[in-house]
Parts: sequence; C-alpha cells; structure tokens
Amino acid sequence: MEKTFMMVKPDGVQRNLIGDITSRFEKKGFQLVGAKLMQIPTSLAEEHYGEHKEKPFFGELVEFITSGPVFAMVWEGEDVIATARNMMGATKPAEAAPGTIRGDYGVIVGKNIIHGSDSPESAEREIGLFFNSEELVDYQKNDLNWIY
Ligand code: RTP
Ligand code: MG
Repeated sequence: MEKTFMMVKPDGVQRNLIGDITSRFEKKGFQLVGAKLMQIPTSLAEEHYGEHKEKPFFGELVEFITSGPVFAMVWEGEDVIATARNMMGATKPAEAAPGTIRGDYGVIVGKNIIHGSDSPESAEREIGLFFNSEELVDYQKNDLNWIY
C-alpha cells in the first residue's frame, strides 16, 4: 500500500490544528502508520527542502519550519500521495479551495499549515529522512472492507 509523509507545520501546531488535520485523514479512510511531535534541526530542514535551496524564499522557509515543533506523520492508503495533496489544497492559501486544509485555515503562502510529499519519489525520500523503520507500525484495521 502507498505511503506518504506529511507534517503539520509550526503554525498548525501553534493554532491547535493537529487534531483536526489528523481527523480529516482518518475519516477519509487513510491509516496512520507513524507520528511524532518534533523540533526539526536546521540541517534536516535544509535537506528536506533541498529542491528549493536556490529560491529567494529558502532562508525564510528553513527559519519558519524550524521555528517551533512540527507534527510529522506517515499515512498509508490507495493513492494517498495525490489524494492527500488534494486534501491539503494549493500551496497559496488564497488559491486553495474551501474544504481543503489550506483553503479552510491558511491565509499566506509562508504559513500554509501543512506539508505533504508531492510524488512517490519524494514520499520515499522524506519518510526516510524523518522516520526509522522501527517507528513505522505495520497493522491491520477491521474496517478496510468498508473503504476498499
Ligand atoms: P510543501 O512542500 O511545504 O508541502 O508545499 P508545496 O509542495 O505545496 O509547495 P512548494 O513549492 O514545495 O514550496 C514549499 C514551501 O515553500 C513556501 N513558499 N514560499 N514566498 C513564496 O513565494 C513561497 N513559495 C513557496 C511555502 O510555505 C511552501 O509550502
Ligand atoms: Mg513541496
């Protein structure tokens, strides 16, 4: 089953949105297989957002993502990578549809509440950056027949 990496960014943690966000993915039918509250070291932030290191906003992005705790998660399910991106909404909250996480709670691009992997390659890379294999739990739920 496909897995993706997501995290509630420091603004989402400060605004008490961990419960709402995890609840959305749970209710959708995805399964949580790993999660932790953590303070991201600068080196990990720079590596995680490495694709943006030449962008003018890179410094601000690293500063923001390390400015307070994040809630890092791995979620599993069919097409979870693309579906979770849709549930997050567009990068710019002003363009994110109502009903999406960024559309419902975000206002500016630099504080857009949540991160999610954007491809299978990113998901594998980011899960490996944030979690050890012992931190991911392989388990079966009883309601899968009602989801698939
Ligand atoms: P993320 O990686 O955080 O899930 O966001 P994303 O895929 O939707 O967007 P991406 O293009 O990967 O950009 C990463 C984060 O950089 C910040 N950003 N700031 N000031 C700006 O113009 C600007 N553009 C992007 C955003 O916080 C975005 O989530
Ligand atoms: Mg991205």
